[in-house]
Amino acid sequence: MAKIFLEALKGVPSTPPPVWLMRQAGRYLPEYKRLRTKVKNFLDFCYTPEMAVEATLQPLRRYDLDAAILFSDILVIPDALGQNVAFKEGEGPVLEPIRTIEALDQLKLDNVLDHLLPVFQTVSTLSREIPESTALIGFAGAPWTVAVYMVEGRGGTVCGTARRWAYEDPKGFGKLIDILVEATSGYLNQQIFNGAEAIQLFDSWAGVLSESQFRRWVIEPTIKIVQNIRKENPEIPIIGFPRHAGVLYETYVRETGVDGVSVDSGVPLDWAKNTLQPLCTVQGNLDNEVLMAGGAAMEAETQEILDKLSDGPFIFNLGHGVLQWTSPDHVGALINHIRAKR
Ligand code: 1CP
Repeated sequence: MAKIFLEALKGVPSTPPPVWLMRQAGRYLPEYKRLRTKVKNFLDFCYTPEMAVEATLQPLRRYDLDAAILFSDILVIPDALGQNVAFKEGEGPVLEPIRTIEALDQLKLDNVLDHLLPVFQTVSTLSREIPESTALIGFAGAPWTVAVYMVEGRGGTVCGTARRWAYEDPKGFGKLIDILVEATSGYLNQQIFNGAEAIQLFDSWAGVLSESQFRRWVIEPTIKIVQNIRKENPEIPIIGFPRHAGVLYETYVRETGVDGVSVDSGVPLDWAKNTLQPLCTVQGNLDNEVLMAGGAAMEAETQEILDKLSDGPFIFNLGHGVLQWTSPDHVGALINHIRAKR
């Protein structure tokens, strides 16, 4: 059976378009919250294949989705490198910040793939268990975004410390980025060897950078990762998500050669259609807040996206992940609305 999600990444449109949602697994689902209570530490949850497989499959039981995304987190890479990473209740991730070359020298690249073996086991089990028409997406954080967490010690900031380090000592900061390029490339290739059928690179904090810094810390490392994946897995489609990149989305797509680009809700639909769709498959971009609001506003916004982007290569998604306070019924209504367009 053809997987329409993978077809879309080859440039083949379908009606209705394929759909999945970033953060489709997680805390907005009561069954996830129940499962989550069984393991105290979030990283241990990610490293318990039985739990991670179940969390990945939960949204597929409720909704007719065209892709499943591996349940893990972008911060397993700093954890595997030996940095102290903790997830605090109600606070999100907290890391012991790395801000010196001496601290960089402590990172253990050799440790990464062994440490992440349980994730590969999760991927392997999922590739056997997901429905025939559903594609399995593997993922990682892109180097800039993971570096932001490693240097700042947390997300959700203006990333000032990371940006200043990159300006003051590009060689030193570049060393961190190179470590992340290598760790991330190996991690993604192993996900693919174990059954991931497409890859998404999340660059959630790409939008804080100036043009020159975006080229250096977002585009250049992404080019290297794309090359490292294609060397070992030439057929695997790659989706990039340089969130809030604005007009630099176009440069990103042209220079990295990704097969698909995930766009945030601020990207104008006509611009995405005329500028990005001729270059690659576009994925996006319903506002996650309108999914929370639901009702007529959600239907109108959804319809506008479908009308503008469905004629070209397109995957329906949000502009950013499902928020934890979202009603599962709204997600159901969204998927039904898209499916009704068949
Ligand atoms: O206790 C819990 O349940 C923790 C909540 C949670 C979950 C469910 C975290 C902590 N991560 C995840 C899973 C996750 N994270 C997935 C798989 C689930 C799915 O998509 O269905 C994925 C793809 C991610 C990716 C991720 N983690 C990103 C990139 C996407 C994005 O949202 O921008 C980022 C930035 C993270 C960091 C992170 N991990 C967890 C939280 C709450 C955050 C964000 C914190 C912040 O805003 O800085």
